[in-house]
Amino acid sequence: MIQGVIGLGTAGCKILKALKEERKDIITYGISFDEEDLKGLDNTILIKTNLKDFKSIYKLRGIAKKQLKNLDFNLSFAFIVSGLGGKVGSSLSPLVCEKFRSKGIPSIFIGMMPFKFEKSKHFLSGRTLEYIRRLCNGIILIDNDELLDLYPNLTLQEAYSLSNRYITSALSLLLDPNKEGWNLRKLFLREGYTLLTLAEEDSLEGSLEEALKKLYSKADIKEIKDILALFKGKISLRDLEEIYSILSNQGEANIFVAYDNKVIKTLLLANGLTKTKFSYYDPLQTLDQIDPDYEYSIGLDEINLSYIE
Ligand SMILES: Nc1nc2c(ncn2[C@@H]2O[C@H](COP(=O)(O)OP(=O)(O)O)[C@@H](O)[C@H]2O)c(=O)[nH]1
Ligand SMILES: [Mg+2]
Repeated sequence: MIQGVIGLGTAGCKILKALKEERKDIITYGISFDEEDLKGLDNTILIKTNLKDFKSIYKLRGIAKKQLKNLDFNLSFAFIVSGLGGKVGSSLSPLVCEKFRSKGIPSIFIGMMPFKFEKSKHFLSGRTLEYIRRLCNGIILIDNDELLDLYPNLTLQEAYSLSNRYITSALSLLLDPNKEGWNLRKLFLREGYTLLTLAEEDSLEGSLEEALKKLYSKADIKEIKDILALFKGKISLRDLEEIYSILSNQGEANIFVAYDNKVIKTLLLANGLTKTKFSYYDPLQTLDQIDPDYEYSIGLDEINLSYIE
């Protein structure tokens, strides 16, 4: 199996850079409209445009669709990583997911969701997510709002770089080429969303409880099918007993525990969710019958709608 990670836009490419520091063996592709995003990466695809601004996601998607038409990633399993709500990642994500789907190659999308103060990004991120849901075999979501709770006093860039380390640690584990990595990956190849939750309390017990609390604020606990908990360093038998006793009080979910030296404190991945807090970012999601490809053909921004005052 040839597996690889594709990073889209600024956030997606930053994850690739962080992953490269940890894992030299992984094939990566960075794709963006912005040359800056691609600096320092191995395989890069710069989409060229002479658009003066990046206002229209539909125009960007149309341009990218043409330029990526003949691109073949040569992978048999892909992780596609992107921030949602920004124009670049949101325009490219459905196109890249569709490339794998059309060939029957499994893919997992990993998306960073906007902060609550990035209000203007919520609708686009929700809409894009709803679209991607139909194209990828699994979706893992990271809620950037968790960074606000974890690192209120850090700068945005500092908080990003810490959170990106969590994300790459989880990714690195899922990319493990042996049987264990595959078994973990399989957990996420199913319908519905997976939420990745972070916590950094001093004690293992405290951080696990904190992570669960955050998880429940975003989704219905009864829906969770599996919980994968990742911890830093070695875990003693007593710790293990403690972890299982906390997690087994959480309904019917199957529980998996893994540890990895790179994970900072606690990471929980809970999957099987049909709805998350992000579902409410897209008020149109009930209108499932709308064909998302309309967005290409109509080119909404090209119709000069004049507003009625
Ligand atoms: N976790 C995380 N989120 C990021 C990072 N960079 C940007 N984001 C978030 O990702 C979303 C899209 O932003 P960005 O990637 O800059 O937009 P794009 O380049 O137009 O796709 C926004 O909600 C940002 O808050 C990062 O390094 N880590
Ligand atoms: Mg950008």
